[in-house]
Amino acid sequence: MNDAATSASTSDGAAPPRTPGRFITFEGGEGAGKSSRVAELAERLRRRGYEVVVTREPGGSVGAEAVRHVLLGGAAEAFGPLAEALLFAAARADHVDQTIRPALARGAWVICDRFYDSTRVYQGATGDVSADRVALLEEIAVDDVRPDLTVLLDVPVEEGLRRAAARRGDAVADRFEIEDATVHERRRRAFLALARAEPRRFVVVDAATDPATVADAVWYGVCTRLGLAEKD
Ligand code: Z5A
Repeated sequence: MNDAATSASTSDGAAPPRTPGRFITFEGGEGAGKSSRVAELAERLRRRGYEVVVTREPGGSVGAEAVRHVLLGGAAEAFGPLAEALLFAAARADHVDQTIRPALARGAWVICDRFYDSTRVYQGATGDVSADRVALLEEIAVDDVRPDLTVLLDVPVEEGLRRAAARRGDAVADRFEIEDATVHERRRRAFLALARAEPRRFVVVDAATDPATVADAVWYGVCTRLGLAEKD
């Protein structure tokens, strides 16, 4: 295990700087562009010669992908938000143990599409699971593996839902996509509140502009926060 997997977070949530492995998470609402920006950032880092592991939640390991299927298909919804939070935590524990911690331990950069801030927002702020319980599950699931940097892609709800619907086409919306626009709006505000509470860990990027502009803003945020030169 390297420093990346063993250091405690600072009081505002940002893990202290360390080399060589880095852990970056992306957060935001539906259609914010997380998957697209994750792929582009990974490519840019690989061109610099870094080993990059791209992963996602729920999922990212064999066990967690099985739980993803249950969660997004809606089979767990009937058991209530706490049961869903437990399943997200179980998936996360496996993902951290099987994928994230080993990658950080060998010095790779890990980029994860959603992580525990999604639980804080979806199951906590808008799911009625208490902050204490969310924090307890988080502690159990991640132990000491916490992001060095979290990129919050902020996009107006209408635009995000429009993009998600356009991409989905005729496919069926998942359990979270079908929720009311007011719930999505509360989630947007909850993510922004998390970013305000931990300004050293979060970088907030306006994701409503064209993809290239957003990708450059993400790159700038990563370089300035994690000590990389912006230009090759
Ligand atoms: N969830 C939870 O409740 N608790 C938890 O702890 C965790 C998750 C970890 C996972 O869904 C669901 O699980 C999620 C929260 C919940 N809720 N939902 N739904 P998912 O993994 O299937 O999907 P997602 O994370 O919500 O992402 P997404 O909606 O699929 O979108 P995205 O990754 O942010 O965006 P994208 O796929 O890159 O882009 C969407 C489309 O927009 C695509 O056609 C792009 O080409 C286009 N796009 C991207 N950027 C732009 C710009 N800048 N302009 C125009 N068009 C763009």
